[in-house]
Amino acid sequence: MKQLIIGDIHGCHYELQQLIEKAGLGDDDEIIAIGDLFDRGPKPVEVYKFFRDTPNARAIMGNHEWKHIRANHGDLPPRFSILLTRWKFGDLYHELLGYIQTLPTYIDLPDALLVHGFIEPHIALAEQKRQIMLGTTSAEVRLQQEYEALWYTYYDGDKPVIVGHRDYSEAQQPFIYNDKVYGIDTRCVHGGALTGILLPDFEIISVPARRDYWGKIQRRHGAQ
Ligand SMILES: [Mn+2]
Repeated sequence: MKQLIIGDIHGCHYELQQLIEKAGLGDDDEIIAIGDLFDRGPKPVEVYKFFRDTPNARAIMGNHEWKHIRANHGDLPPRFSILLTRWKFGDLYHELLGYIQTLPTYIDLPDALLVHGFIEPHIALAEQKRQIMLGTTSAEVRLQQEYEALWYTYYDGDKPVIVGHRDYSEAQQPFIYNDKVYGIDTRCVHGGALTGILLPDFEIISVPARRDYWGKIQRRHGAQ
C-alpha cells in the first residue's frame, strides 16, 4: 500500500486533483493532507467535499483549521481569510466546523510522523504542545526565543517527520534536512506548487500552481 502525503492545499482543488492523478494511486492506497486545507484558495468547498466523500482520504489539523475553531468560540477575531471561507461554505460551514473538530493534531505512521507545524526539541511526541504542532504564530515566536537554531535542526525522532506550514527552501521547493525532516509547503496558493510525498519510498511529486491565487485576492481586498 502507498500513502500520498500532501502539503498545504489552501483550497487549491485543481492542483489537488492534478497531484493525485500524477501519483497514480491504486484503490487501496491512501491520501493524507497535513493541514491548512481550506483557507485563502479558490475552491475550499470542493476540497472539503473531496476529503469528506473519499473513504481513503484523511487529514490532520493545521493552524488555519485551529483558527476556525477559536474564532467560532469567540477567542479570536476572524481575519479576512476566515470570513471568506465562512462565506464560501455558507450553509455548509457548520458541517465544516464539525469535520475540523475531528482532525488529529498529528499522525504517527509506520514510515513517518506527520505534523503541520513544528516539533519542539528534546520533548517526547506524547508531551508535545498542541499549538507547537499546529504551528500557531505564538508557538513559533516561543520556539525562536527558546532555541538558538531552527527547530528542525534538533529533530532526532526515530523516523522522518513530514511537515507543512512554512516554505523552508524559501524558493517554493520541497525541503529535505538530513533525510529526517521533509518540508512540503511549497506555497501553492501563492503561485508556487502543490507537493506530495509518496510513502514508503519518500518519492516527491509536485504540480505547479495555475496562479498566485491569494496574491490576487490580497491586491483586490487589501487582505492579510
Ligand atoms: Mn499553516
